[in-house]
Amino acid sequence: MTAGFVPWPDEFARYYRERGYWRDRTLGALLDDGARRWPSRTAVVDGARRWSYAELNSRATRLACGLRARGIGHGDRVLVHLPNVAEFLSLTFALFRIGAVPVLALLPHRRTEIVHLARLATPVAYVVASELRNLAYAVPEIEHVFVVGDPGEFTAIEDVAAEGEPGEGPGPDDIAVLLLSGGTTGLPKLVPRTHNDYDYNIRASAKLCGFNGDTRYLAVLPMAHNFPLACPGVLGTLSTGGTVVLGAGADPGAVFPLIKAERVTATALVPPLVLVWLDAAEEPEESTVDLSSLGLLQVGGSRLKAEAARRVTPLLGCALQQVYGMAEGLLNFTRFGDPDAIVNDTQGRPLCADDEVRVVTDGEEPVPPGDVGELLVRGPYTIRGYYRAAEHNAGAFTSDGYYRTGDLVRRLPSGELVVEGRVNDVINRGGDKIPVEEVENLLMAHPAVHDVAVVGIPDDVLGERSCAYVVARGTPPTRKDLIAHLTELGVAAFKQPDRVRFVRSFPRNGLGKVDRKALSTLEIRS
Ligand code: OOB
Repeated sequence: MTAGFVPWPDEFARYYRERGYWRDRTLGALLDDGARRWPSRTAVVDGARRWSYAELNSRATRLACGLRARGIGHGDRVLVHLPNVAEFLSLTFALFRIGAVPVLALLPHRRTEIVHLARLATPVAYVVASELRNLAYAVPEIEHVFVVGDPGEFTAIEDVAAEGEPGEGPGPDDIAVLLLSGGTTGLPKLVPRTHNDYDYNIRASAKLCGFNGDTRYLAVLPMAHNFPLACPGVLGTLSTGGTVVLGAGADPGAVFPLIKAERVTATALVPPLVLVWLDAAEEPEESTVDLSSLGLLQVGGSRLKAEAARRVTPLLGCALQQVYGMAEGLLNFTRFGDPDAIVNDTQGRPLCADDEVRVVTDGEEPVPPGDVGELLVRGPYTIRGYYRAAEHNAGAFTSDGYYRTGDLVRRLPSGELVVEGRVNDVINRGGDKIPVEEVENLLMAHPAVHDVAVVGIPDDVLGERSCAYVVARGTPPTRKDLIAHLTELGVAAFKQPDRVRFVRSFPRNGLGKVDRKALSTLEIRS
């Protein structure tokens, strides 16, 4: 279990325990407690299905027993590829119980990403939604395939459940979950979150957001993502006896009535969806929809424009909270009661008094107060290394254990951070992170591509879109050819370039590196 995992040094672990951040409890206990304290309360609403805490708990227990009976247990990885369905929760808690580790693939992932994750995490099982189950053929080395929905020739998840005792669980310093990093270059990295650190993440963010037994949290964003999962998200809701409502997509036509019907009190969105909701709330038909139950809208994943921020409370009638976070750990929130200027114009301040943040120059000297620099962080819920990535870790963390976020930020005297851009080559397409190098490598595999550079271009709705600058070999391919090529390789759709431009050569800096900034000014060949 510990192979490939970088623990916190002992003195930090001791301190985090002393301060009460780490309580030496596992995430399985979160649901045990819920089922004991509020057995008959509704834990999750998924369409017509309503599971009480007792029911969610007994489903998780039966699934845990069934997984054990199939030889799946402590330290095994299980690749999970599901939309927001109730089974996501029973499965995740079953895995927490037996100490098997969910690897949370993102819903848009296709063959390329799934094959990469399978190689990196060597999972013993793949749990997949029926509409994606053919991806299992791309990873024949995974022993078990369990399907939510029509299983085809695989095993239905319901048929895994069994009676019995799930047996001994994991320890609190074990890895609870492997999240996908959005912040790094190259292929996705795995972010190992321990029971202790994630329990703190969940509990402290639920407290900060005032979640309690009356909270009805709507999961619009896909739960495989840290933000709706645990910041405070669905796990934060379940930790306080609230109710999780699973979304019917993000379309206001379906979601606004759901908010009304289920009396949703809180939800989380990425900025492009906020714009869609704001526009819908301004339209006459939609504005008659009653959103009065909604008290809190969290927005994060990419930078929210201040003009959009200012429209939230007048149009949607709820408080806005900006959340700047990362799978690797650190979370920043604006707080209830903060002045409008803080809520609208900043990305908040750290969750924990012991989040150590530094803003530094590229020579790693602290920047003068108020200047822009790269954000470095360490703390009780920020990882010390990616999973099975010793080589990458050497560059991604400082020698004294700070995570290099790759984000360029400015810190206000009051402690709030404002995100100004990125150091690394990651395009943030409305919250979806595109690792530029990965997409460039995939495009290079096309026979008519001699060289390629993928850059972000400003976009009013998404913040950034991607543009591939291509030096062709012979006759230039069309954008359609390149998209077909990526589709053939099986790549998440959000990574496909929004635009393709052909150039004769790339501008390069003194070191021979492609000068990405200069690229957009280049003469266009066709
Ligand atoms: C969240 O997590 P990831 O891992 O998908 O992406 C992290 C990166 C950050 O390093 C930053 O570049 C960007 O996403 N980001 C923001 C932002 N929130 C995230 N950039 C500007 N403004 C924001 N509010 O995206 C994530 C995880 C937990 C909570 C919220 C977001």
